[in-house]
Amino acid sequence: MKEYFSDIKKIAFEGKDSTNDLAFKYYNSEQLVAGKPMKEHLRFAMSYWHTLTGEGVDMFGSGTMLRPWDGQEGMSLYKSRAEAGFELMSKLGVEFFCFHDLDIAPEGHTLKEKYDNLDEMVDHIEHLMKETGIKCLWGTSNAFSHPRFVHGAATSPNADVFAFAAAQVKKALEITHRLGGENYVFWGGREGYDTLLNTDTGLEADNYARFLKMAVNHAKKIGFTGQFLIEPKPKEPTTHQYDFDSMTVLAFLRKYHLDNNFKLNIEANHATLAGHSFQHELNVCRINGALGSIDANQGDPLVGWDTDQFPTNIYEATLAMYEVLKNNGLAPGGLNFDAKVRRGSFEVKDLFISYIIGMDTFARGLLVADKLMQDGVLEDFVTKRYQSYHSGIGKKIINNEVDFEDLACYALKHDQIINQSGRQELLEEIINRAIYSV
Ligand code: XUL
Ligand code: CO
Repeated sequence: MKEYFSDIKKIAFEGKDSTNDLAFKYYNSEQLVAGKPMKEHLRFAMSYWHTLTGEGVDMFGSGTMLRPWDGQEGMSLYKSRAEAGFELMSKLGVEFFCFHDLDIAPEGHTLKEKYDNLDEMVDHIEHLMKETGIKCLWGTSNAFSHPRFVHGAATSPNADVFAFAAAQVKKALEITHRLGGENYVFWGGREGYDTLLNTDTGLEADNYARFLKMAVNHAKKIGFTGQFLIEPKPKEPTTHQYDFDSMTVLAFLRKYHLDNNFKLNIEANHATLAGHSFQHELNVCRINGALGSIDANQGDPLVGWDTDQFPTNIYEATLAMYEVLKNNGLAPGGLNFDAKVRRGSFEVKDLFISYIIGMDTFARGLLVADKLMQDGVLEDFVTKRYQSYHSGIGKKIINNEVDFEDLACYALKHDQIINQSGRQELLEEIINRAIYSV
């Protein structure tokens, strides 16, 4: 097979003292952590869009990326990108990929042409998957880029757009199934509004639910048993996105009785856009049994939009992996690097370096989180903090044995309250120490 990145060899694990830019310092795929190889905890995935189709365009300028497939066009461009993508994943030891329909094949002039292009590319990708052993973590449909989706897809006021989006998702689901995808993701794209003045929010929410139900039914029809995921995001591209954050999505799913069919795909940069921490969103999902998968990236607090940067923040990765360990893992989900190199980092080498840093950051986060779990200091602290519910009046509250009258009677006799310190700084010091130690 043609080699696209011939200057770069397979990336090896060299340990934390290595100064080789093109080596792992922490990610050692087979190293056992909490009884499982690292790679099984992390289930890293390449995002097809940022890695292969992204050109470094922003609203002030055109693409800057220098890529070995530059100059090619049509299907041959798409085939080269796919081949290069599988070479990149093999060299990095990334075992999964995630894709939108539009990433892998050209749009075409008609829907039929779009379907045909997809079929041709799926044959090609299927072959590359067999050759490399790389698997599909999830597929999705891009129902937001084309001008027809200007007012949304499933929440468009135009029923023809709803139908077109359905035809698109039907096909995306079928090709994800064909490629053995373990999950299927819905990111709302333009499902939201720019102004309430022209929007029937009630009808749009009902239609969105109808659309998701049809997807669930179609999955049953074709025998797709993968996990459905919704990816919350509060704003961008629309002023308000219906899948604002985890709690909003959970309430929506429960209202329409879809909560047994969907889990959530949590993206770090979307969490911070919603005014939450990444850990908060993971925690909300975990305690609701809805943590499905992760889009691993980070934002820039000084910029304030979805900058989709490669994750380098050890502290955040530690807290995220702490939630993942408490969740007993992510499978069938994984850690998809929904991340792109900066516009100024336009060389192929930057692409490899970015993945290495992202993978090392989460590997180290996993090691620190495992240490915290093993030491059990945080767990013990939390258990003790709630010990008033283990006996006496607290136990009666937990067992639903008391009402307001009983509690008023109790409080009248115990009204001189004594509280205990929350020790936040001490707990933060414990996390710092665990980070220094790994
Ligand atoms: C957009 C985003 C998407 C989804 C898939 O912010 O995160 O790339 O992950 O459509
Ligand atoms: Co994402």
